[in-house]
Amino acid sequence: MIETIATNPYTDQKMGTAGLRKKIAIAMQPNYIENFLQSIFNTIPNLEEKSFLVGGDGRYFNKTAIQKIIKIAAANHVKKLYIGQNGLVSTPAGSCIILKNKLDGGLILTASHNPGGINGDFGLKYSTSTGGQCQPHESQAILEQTLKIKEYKISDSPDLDLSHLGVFHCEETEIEVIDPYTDYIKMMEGIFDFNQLHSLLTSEFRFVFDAMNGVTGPYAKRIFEEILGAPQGSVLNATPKEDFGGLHPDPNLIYAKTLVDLMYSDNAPDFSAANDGDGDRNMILGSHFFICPSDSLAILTDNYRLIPAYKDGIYGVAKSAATSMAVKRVADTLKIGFYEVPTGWKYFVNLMDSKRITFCGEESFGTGAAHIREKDGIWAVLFWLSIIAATHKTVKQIALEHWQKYGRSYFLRNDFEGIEQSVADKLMSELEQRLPQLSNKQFGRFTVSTAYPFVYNDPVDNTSTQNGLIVHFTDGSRIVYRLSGTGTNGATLRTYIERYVTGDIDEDPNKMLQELCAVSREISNVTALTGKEQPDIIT
Ligand code: VG1
Ligand code: CO
Repeated sequence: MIETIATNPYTDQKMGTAGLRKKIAIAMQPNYIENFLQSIFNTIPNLEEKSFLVGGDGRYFNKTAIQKIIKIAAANHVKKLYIGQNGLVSTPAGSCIILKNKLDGGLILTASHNPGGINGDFGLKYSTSTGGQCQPHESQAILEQTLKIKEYKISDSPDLDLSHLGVFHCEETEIEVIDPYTDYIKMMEGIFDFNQLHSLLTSEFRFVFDAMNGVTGPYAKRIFEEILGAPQGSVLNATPKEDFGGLHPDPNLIYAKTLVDLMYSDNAPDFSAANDGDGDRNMILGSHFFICPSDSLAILTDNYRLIPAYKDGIYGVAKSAATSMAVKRVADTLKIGFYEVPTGWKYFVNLMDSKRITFCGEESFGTGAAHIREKDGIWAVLFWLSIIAATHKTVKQIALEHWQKYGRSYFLRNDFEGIEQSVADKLMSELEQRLPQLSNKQFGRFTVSTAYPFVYNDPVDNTSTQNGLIVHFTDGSRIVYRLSGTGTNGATLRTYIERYVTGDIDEDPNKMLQELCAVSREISNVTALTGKEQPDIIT
């Protein structure tokens, strides 16, 4: 039976950089998820003709939320839901399944790299038929619904068992529990030379993949161990856990510490990689060597010819404004298009759909391509392995040769976390007002050339978005400031610091950027406003 339940709106259901992201305790409030789901469905016409994918990264509360999605979708007469077995679908596989099966969209339950468990975070990414997350005007329409919603519809049917593949029904809605791996794996086989990769992973080459107890474990087991022949046990933390085993499933030098320690030990493998909770981020490490994500995008782009799917040529490349300029130098050399967009993968979608770009990336460990409309952790790992297989070079050699050819953008992100929202807003608005006065100002050996708010004009939608403030220096250095749109603890100020060098390419970024990091704090006035002398997290 379908029931109509009276409800009151919540005022905090604005989607940020990647969907809705909240502490579990907030998401578990009565009617909270229900309101949000009904608000989404209220913006979609002709639901009786529409099919959606549902699944997530396996975190705590996802199973409960999926049952709610089934019952609310059924009550709203949605035609069909495809649900990943056991509620699992990685973010990139979700995009692949939506596109391959021409679905009308998807609800991907993940707070990505944010911690899980009962004290962790809940998240919901709403994707459209593009295979990418909804565009700003679509999230705005949903937000408006959340602020005026008075009732939602829900079926009183019992919960469905999602552990068995097959077709079921809830009210009139067809529910198909699908294998969330096969379409994605086939897509990877169509992009890369799996024979070549099999030879590499069955040779002396020592490879480790850390799934961080997130959703990529079962994907990685199948791809790297079963198909490509890497020894059993090459995939670490391979079982998705509701609390990620207590890990913070964020693949960076801080949170993937066990892997990093291994890679800097005497017994270091040749190559390792980690993915985040929902499988869209990647970290690449060689023996005693870390690849900065901004460099990774540049290096992959420079080597596109080594990959069967790209050997005949690529369209342009894009990066978020916060990402270093390394890939621009490659794009200029290759004479392909280059685009700079706000932070958030959704801004790449129009550029891919209009064939302006093939590759794109963000400094936050996100790299991807136009095979789907999300960033793709395993794709990036397969790409790196393909370069190694084709060139027989180490990760370090590949990076050093790249920097010898192009110079190096040393890059660090400094995050100041847990700032009171009003203080963060004040910092940004005061800084924005000061920007014009910064021109020609000298800070130690760095002189500002220009400083301005970053504004993106989407060439397809004709929309413009402001995201962050940029300070350029005469030597090519840059500092970008912006507030996080994914945090769940107060506000986070992200400061992105970049310095371009052609000589000393094999130095420690902390050393090379020490002075510029101090300049970045001086310019933002962060210490005076927040009392923080140093960032909380440096990546
Ligand atoms: C962060 C990253 C951004 C990324 C977003 C979603 O956003 O900086 O580059 O697109 O997370 O990634 P913010 O607004 O906190 O800086 V995921 O893997 O959380 O979907
Ligand atoms: Co993610």
